[in-house]
Amino acid sequence: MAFKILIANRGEIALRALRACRELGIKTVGVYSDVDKDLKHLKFADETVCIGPASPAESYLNIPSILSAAELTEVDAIYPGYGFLSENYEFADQCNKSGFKFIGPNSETIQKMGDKITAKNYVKKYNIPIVPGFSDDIPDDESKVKDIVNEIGYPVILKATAGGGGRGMRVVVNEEDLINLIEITKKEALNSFGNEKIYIEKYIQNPRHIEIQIIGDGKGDAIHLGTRDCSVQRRHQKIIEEAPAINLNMQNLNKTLEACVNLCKEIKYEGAGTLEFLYENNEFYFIEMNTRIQVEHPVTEMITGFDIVKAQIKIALGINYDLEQSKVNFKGHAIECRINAEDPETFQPCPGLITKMHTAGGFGIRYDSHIYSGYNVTPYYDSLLAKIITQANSRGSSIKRMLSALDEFFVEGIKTNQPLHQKILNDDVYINNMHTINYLENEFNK
Ligand code: MV4
Repeated sequence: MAFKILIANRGEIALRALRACRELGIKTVGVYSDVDKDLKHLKFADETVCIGPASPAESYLNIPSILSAAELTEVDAIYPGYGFLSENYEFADQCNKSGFKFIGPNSETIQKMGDKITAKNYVKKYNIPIVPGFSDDIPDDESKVKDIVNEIGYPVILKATAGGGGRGMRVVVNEEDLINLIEITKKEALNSFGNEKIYIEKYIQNPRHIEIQIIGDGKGDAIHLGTRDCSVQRRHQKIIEEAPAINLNMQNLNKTLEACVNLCKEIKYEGAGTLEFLYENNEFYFIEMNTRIQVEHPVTEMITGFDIVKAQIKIALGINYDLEQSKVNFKGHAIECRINAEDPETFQPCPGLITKMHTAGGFGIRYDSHIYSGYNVTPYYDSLLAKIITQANSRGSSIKRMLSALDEFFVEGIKTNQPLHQKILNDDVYINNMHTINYLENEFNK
């Protein structure tokens, strides 16, 4: 049976999904906003549909418009990618109810993991290590609240349960500020997310950001594809990611991997997912689960040879799929540099016309990007232009390969953060893997 998929996204991930479909012999529908008609993946899609104006709310976030495009083109399934509607449980539900398979987990699972308290309490039952804290309703009695937080120990962090990805958080360092900051955080949570519910966690001061990639077949089988280290970030925007995360406590790592796989088996998780952890003093602390493909998935693909996007699609369409942990082999080390259209000093987005460019290539280098000479970077969407991924036998060799690739790569007409990458990859703290989530903001933002 010939399948047809609508790709409900843009940029590099739309192209990534389109490539997977073509390899699988699946027909594709590309959708685009008014300013995106020249996107690269549209030139290879079997059909294309305009879904609205540039503003994301009116196009890539516009559920009725996307469902209309799906109806018009009679697709079997919808691929959400990352961002936009990828973790919107109502969208998943509406796709499925309209007869278009949402490529990802079911709506209930997306909803559960979207509420951060629910997610935490949920994974805790499966022996996944979580951050110590308080996840019940915060009592009105101030002295009770103070007792609870004294028990956890300062500093603590207040988080909006509807937040995530760094939004709606606040650190409290002493009791004087506690009650006041709880009120402020609640109000902000209500304003930002329409839900004032917050929870309290021990603040982990200088952790690494480690994640575990899992794949489930939706029928009770699941595997893991190991770890990634995504500690090089600024304002919750990852800049460099790598796989595997090195220098982890093996005993705790193996316990955590097993617990993650067990969770996915028990809940019959379908598709690709990522459990995010903070890692400090040999301990893992679960913070969130992402129920979508992630930007940095290529580093995992490069060390395993496992095509995560193809797996998502095949599992969703019920194309025969065997998940066997023993068939997953890890080879060497992969690094991804995100090239953004931004000023390398001020980090401000830099839209404009790409007048000339050249990609990097060679042994062990992968390049995932939708840009080309003559491409216009608009200010409406995120500034990711390209992902350069290198794979080599060791982390050191992978870094050297990346430096060579960054030397070859050039983009003219707009500013990019390429010089920032070159600075980091030549920095001893990074080279020696001594960095944490605070590294970039401390070392390079002076
Ligand atoms: C934390 C934390 C320290 N302690 N939770 C930020 C995004 C969201 N996923 C959770 N985040 C954090 N939660 C406790 N208990 C520090 C962060 C954090 C962070 C986490 C991962 C990657 C980058 C980060 C940058 C700043 C803060």
